[in-house]
Amino acid sequence: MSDYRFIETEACGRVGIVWLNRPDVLNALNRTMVNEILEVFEEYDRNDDIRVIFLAGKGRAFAAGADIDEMAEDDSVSMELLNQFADWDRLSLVKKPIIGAVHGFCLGGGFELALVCDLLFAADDAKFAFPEINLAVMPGAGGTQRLTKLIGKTKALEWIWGGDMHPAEEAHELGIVNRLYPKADLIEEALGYAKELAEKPPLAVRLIKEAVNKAVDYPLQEGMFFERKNFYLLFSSEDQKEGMKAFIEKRKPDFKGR
Ligand code: CO8
Repeated sequence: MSDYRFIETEACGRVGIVWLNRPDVLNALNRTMVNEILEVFEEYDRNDDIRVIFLAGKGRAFAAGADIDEMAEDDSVSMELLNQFADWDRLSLVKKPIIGAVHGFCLGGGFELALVCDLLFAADDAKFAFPEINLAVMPGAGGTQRLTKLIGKTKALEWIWGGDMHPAEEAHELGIVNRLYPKADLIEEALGYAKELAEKPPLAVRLIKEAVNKAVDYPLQEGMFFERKNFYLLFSSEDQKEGMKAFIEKRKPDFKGR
């Protein structure tokens, strides 16, 4: 894999890791960095050796938001012409599971990146906020939509209007974070979960992700039709035959992702 300026990548078995790596500025996300994250996520998505994507931050934060220096002089026309959110739209199209491990600050665009993850594990020192209001702007990479779908309208408004920091425990209680760990254990525990998920039949894992995501956007009946199509599709896979045969033969299945 090629070298990147603002991220680091490594494979840990079948888990493809991306480390946000701009610790001097608390992993503030500039556009090149988002582009690098997208490039690696898409590469992992196509790579048969990788089954789960893992995202975490180096230094004392997950990410303290979009790079304020980079956007301070932007205007709406330059933003429109840049079309930076096309990268964010593509992040939503990644089919493999994305597991996020958050510690320290998880703010603004950094919080939006965390919300792109399918599951979030957090250290007990994690702090979540949408501080954009304090800069007289607002979330722009899905924050108003994804947070509202997760925690409901009134809580989301309170968080996004408030702009203040919320401790990991509160994010856990509201369902933003799946599991909390002492900071020293976060990466080991979250990576352990990712490795376990990587052992499950990959096609079923990705089609479940797709169907559950439809539940967020679709009316129930349409979602049910979608689920059914994915359910039928899995019956064309070798893994379905292997999984059921292994059960009947009382042995461990060997899933190939086909
Ligand atoms: N952008 C640029 N630089 C940053 C950012 C940032 N978001 N956050 C921190 N830094 C830099 C600081 O300027 C500082 O640099 P230097 O050492 O050169 O002065 C360094 O990181 C360390 O930060 P602090 O010294 O401020 O550390 P503290 O522990 O005192 O404070 C805070 C930490 C509270 C996190 C503080 O740095 C802070 O408030 N940061 C800004 C948080 C913020 O407002 N985030 C939202 C940004 S707007 C946004 O995300 C919009 C999203 C739109 C779409 C997404 C597109 C990617």
